[in-house]
Amino acid sequence: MPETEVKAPDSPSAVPTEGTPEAASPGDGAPSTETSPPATAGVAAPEGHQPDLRPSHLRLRQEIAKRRTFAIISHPDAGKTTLTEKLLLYGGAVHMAGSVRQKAGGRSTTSDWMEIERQRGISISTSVLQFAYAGCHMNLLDTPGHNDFSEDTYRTLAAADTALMLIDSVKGVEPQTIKLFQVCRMRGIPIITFINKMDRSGKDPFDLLDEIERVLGIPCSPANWPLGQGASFVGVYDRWRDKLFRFERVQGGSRRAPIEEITWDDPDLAQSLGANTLQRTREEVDLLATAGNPFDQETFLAGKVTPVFFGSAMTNFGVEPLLDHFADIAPAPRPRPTSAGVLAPDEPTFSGFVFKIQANMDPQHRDRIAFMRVCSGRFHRGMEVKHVRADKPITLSRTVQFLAQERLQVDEAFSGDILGVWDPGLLRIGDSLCEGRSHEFEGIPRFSPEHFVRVRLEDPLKRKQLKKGLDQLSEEGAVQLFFDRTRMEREPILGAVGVLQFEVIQARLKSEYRVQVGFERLPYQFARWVEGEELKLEKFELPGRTTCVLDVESRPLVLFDSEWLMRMAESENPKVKFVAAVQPGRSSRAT
Ligand SMILES: Nc1nc2c(ncn2[C@@H]2O[C@H](COP(=O)(O)OP(=O)(O)OP(=O)(O)O)[C@@H](O)[C@H]2O)c(=O)[nH]1
Ligand SMILES: [Mg+2]
Repeated sequence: MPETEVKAPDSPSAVPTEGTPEAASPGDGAPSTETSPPATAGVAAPEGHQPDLRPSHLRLRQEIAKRRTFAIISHPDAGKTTLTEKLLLYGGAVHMAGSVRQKAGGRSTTSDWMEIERQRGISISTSVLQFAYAGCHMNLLDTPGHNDFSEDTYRTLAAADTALMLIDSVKGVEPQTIKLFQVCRMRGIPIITFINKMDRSGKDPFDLLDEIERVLGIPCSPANWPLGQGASFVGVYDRWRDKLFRFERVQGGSRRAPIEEITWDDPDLAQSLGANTLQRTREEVDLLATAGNPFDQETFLAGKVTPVFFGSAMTNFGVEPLLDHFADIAPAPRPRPTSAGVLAPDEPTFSGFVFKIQANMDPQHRDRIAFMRVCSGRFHRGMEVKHVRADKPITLSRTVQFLAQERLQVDEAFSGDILGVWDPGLLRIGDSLCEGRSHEFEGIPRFSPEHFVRVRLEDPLKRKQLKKGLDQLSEEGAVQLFFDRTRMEREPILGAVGVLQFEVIQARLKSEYRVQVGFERLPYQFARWVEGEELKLEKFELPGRTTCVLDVESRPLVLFDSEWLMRMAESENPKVKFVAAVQPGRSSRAT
């Protein structure tokens, strides 16, 4: 992941260096059966867009055609972080894959880097990683599955062009997966399915497909089919290439699993599966050829069919076949809506938006990084861009890249890439940055919280650090910060979508800001921002049941202890607008 620094506009521009062009055409498998998908057809343009044939523009188009920007999504524990680590392994970004629950002396994963993530073995915040594969430049976003951190995942989906949806073969379609699937559908993000943990005795593959189709309402088209399941899961039949692959186990799955092409009459295959299972698998494959859903690229891009891959991230089985086809079918960046109309990814002028802010990634430097998705043109280090919300120019300089755990400087990036912008505190989630004519991308809303606590500072001498920590964590979107309207209470109120967020805040305040805090639970469960001409905020005070606080942008938010009270307030105040989600930094444009 490239990282660059926001600087005052007069800082000296760096000379951009040329990138290292990779092979222009991604993917390798030539379509060989009727079910084969067509290869991705370069950069998509909005209607009426005239192609520019100048050499610089051709290079821009070639680079963009190589970009694949995708988020891995699922219910907690389906194996997103484990698969991420294996994708990095196969992409050559790490030489030995770490594991989520590392054994003594073992390596932990690259994407769960926060202390609290490693302690608990869960992802709390999205990680942005890059690797190259089959001539493609992959930008991978490993999201947290837990509902309490779902705001982070929703923000991330704004930056992704494809979602890789994991299903646990034992558990099937789980609640959080349903929610995330619906967000992808709403955003028009095509979905590739990976049925993970095939090394365990899970549900029958046909039942899993049926469950996905029934619960999520999307037709499944298996790209491959498992050879065995549980301990006898030895390989996959690749339906698109009409080839059988067998994998070999490697100790702990930390290195690549050797893969071998075999035939149906391979004696070892019969031995590991048993004659009956082998026979049944062949029948299933034949059945799919006649009765399975066909796959075609257009239907997939329209979100009307999902290709399904089977595998086991832990043992690396099926990771390579997934990647081979992924490079082929996942779309390159597509046009995006903006306040000035639809923007083509190969528009020559640079533009992008911030979807995530993360402080203290490097404990030595205590820096703050704004993650920006490039949506058009070419980024080069030292370039001056317009910060649209502030209506001011800023220079993006000092550029580095995260390659696994290392930071490397990067000098240029293209539409589709995720840049880490080293930011002194100017940028907010949802901000647009662009060259040339100003435009804004769709906002990234903040949802009304459902849990509230009042902060209790244990050491009053640490008030300054507490303020700094809470300001920063609220700008990250890790928690929402509210204040008494009257300012009678010195300590702020924190609001969260899920209670685990409070635990994370407590742990991060302690480890990153050296402040110990306690929390006092407040009785409120519902909240709405209120807007209107003549707001009488004192009307919303009912001790212990309803109160009105101010958010960091001084917008009033009313907290209710029951939905019934909230509905009553709505009906009693028809001139007041009650708002469930707002766009930070765009107060007047609450959604
Ligand atoms: N048997 C088996 N276990 C797996 C496989 N993939 C992941 N796991 C295990 O499942 C557990 C959860 O894996 P993670 O990769 O942390 O899951 P996640 O989806 O990133 O979880 P969150 O980020 O917390 O939502 C870990 O103990 C993994 O070792 C697999 O293919 N087979
Ligand atoms: Mg994870």
